[in-house]
Amino acid sequence: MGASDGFAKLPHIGEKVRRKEDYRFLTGSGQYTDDINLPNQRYAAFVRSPHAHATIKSVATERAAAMPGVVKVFTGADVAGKMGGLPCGWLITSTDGQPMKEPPHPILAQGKVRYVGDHVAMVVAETVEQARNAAEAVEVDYDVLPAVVDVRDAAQASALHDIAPDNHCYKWAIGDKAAVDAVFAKAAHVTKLDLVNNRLVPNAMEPRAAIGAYSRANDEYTLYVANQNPHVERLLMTAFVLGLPEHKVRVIAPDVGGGFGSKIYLYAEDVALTWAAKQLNCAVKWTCDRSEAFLSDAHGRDHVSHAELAMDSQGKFQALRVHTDANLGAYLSTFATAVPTILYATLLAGQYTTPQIYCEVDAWFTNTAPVDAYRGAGRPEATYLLERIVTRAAWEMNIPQDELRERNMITAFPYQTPVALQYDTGDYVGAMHKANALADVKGFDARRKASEAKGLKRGIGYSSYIEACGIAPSNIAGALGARAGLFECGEIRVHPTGSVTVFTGSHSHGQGHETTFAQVVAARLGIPVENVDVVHGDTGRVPFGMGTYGSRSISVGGAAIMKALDKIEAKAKKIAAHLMEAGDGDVEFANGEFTVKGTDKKIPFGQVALTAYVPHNYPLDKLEPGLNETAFYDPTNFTFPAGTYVAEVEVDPATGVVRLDKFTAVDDFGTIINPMIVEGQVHGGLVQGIGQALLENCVYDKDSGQLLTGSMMDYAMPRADDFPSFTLDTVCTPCTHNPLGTKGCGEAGAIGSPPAVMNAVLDALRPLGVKDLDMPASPARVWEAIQAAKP
Ligand code: MCN
Repeated sequence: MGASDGFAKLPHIGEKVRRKEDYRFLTGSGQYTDDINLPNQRYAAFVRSPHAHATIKSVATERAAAMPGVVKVFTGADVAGKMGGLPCGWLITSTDGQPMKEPPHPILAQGKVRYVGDHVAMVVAETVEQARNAAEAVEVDYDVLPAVVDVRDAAQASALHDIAPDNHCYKWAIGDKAAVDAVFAKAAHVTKLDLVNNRLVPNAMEPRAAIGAYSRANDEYTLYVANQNPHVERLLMTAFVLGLPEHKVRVIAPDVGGGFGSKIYLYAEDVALTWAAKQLNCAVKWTCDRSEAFLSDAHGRDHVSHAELAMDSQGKFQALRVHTDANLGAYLSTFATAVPTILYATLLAGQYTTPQIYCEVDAWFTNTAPVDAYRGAGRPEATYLLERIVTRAAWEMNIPQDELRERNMITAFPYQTPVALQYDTGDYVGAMHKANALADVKGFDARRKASEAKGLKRGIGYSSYIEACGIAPSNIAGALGARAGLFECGEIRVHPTGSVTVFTGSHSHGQGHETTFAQVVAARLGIPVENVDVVHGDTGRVPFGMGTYGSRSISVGGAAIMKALDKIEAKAKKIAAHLMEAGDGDVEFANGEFTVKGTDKKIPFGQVALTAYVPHNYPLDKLEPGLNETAFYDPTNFTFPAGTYVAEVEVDPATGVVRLDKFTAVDDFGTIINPMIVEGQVHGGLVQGIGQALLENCVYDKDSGQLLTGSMMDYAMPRADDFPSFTLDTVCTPCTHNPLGTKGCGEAGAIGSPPAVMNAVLDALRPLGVKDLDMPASPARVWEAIQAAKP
């Protein structure tokens, strides 16, 4: 089956099937890494740098080693020369043709620490408390060096790495600068904007956790880890760091309580625990606490940008020119370098026909936690920049926000953007019109007057986002610097009684794959959803897969499953043909039944499955027994979800408090497998995106480099009562190049919502003379902006 339209009509597709996994979670039966305890298990605690930048003069472990229960204290000296450092998975080539600066990223610090939280030593003890107490007794003598945390100061700061004396990692650019400059020279109107995309801490509900285990009997390692892509974790750890053969290492990512990108990466702790398990011949467990997570999880965003939009007198976009400084933190995390480049600048066309775009990115090292993908990765940064400047342009040109957008929207597909991507389908104007109707934009003026009567300012903000999901194809990504493939695998094991186990390389950590993937298989085979179970997250059980990130799972992992189902169907048809004494080509399969064209002969799927395993009446001369197929799928293009979001806020000018009053989101995710799950995904994304716009901000002290927002007391996480009830709807243009017609939905809310909210806040503040504001629009910032704008 190739046609997505046909697939969308099958039973189970588009049904709000309740999540199969929830019984386990709601009854407390989930098995998260910290729930797992192995025989002969010890506990690790990490000694982390209290300084943002320092030379390590000495590490004294004697006192810690003598403390009760301590098994071993490992320092940088113990790992030096025995293993590599953490690799970066994406090589960026600078505009001068030189490769990016790729400094060593040691598992335990080697002579220097570069951010508060950098891993200096690992203590292993009989209990968690003993390990933590002993970690405090490790005496590290530091020579403190000057620290830099702001990307704008990086070039002048003292060098973090010898290899990058000016702290510069790379300069990267896309587009034709001369052509763009020429358009700007003649433009009727140019809108300019400077903005900061604030740094965020991912804060998944389950903090990171890992257990390294080792069996002397067969020289095999097992790593249990809260991770989004166990095969990638294993590949990076074995090939790049520990130099072990892959088949000797099994990585199991059991139930994982959210990742939002932060659990894609190979972290130093995972390596240290796995390696130590063999050294000590015991299992070693570590569970991160929340404070440690704030310090040591990879953070998100942290861009400083300048953008300029050239228009003709009618507001038609002619060119976009952007410069971005991206903060990479102290070391290169696994996919850090792709975020401000390939995943960012290629999205700057947005939904618009802008013919010329030039974007230049400088990426810098600073004394902060490494920065990497976080729900959206690159796409939120592009959307925020573009949708902010478009709204500002609308105000400058005195054209309504929605009208200026509509004048510039792409309406014919496929559409080749000037920044490499080719969009296959979309209905941008349709989504905008639907959003306008649902948001009752016509009634806005009346609502604004009602707010004014209460002494409040009301504003409306738009964002018409696009994103690219399921990075593809592998060969092009490889040419752009990816050091990994971007395919996915799927295995379908049909059991003799006709039930099915699906093995997928995708990993579900909240997205509901156990339900939606089962829906896909059940729809295709015409069997109940209950008869399909999904296995994921175990390199020992699942064929090599690339895991879950970039909202790729249903469109890439689901497509791999569809390919495996093609093989199942082809083989099952041959068995059915034999059973019904028909020619192979005459057998058809639909709704769980095999039929012979032009006859009333039919047999159910279950009978074919049984025959495959009890091959008494079977064409053994032509066909192997069994019904078990594996497929790998490498997508030919990204999927391009898109939509329009409309936010309405009320601002109290006396206090600066912003209240989000209404939020309308109209998305295009192509064919939707499970609308309930998709709605949940949009809700989660919106909450994170609106959290970024109004509340969340990761702040390091400028002088000391200390993390000032190191707990939920200082870092404002969004809560349910910060939000109104969201109004959601969809338009549907199925993706043309995957068999399901799906487009990713997991990040859309986080990508589309920040500019909608900020545009609404700025709209509300315009009458007070406020021209600009960076996220988050916290009461203090809003109040200060109002005071500063007073004549
Ligand atoms: N789906 C659907 N129909 C569509 C698209 C998706 O029914 N047209 C379903 C899928 O089958 C899947 C879910 O919606 O059950 C999300 O699918 P998809 O958009 O393919 O995204 P992934 O499964 O690849 O999830 C990754 C995405 C990302 S990149 C982040 S970050 C994120 C997100 O998902 N992290 C999450 N959502 C999260 N949700 C939870 N609870 N926890 C996280 O860590």
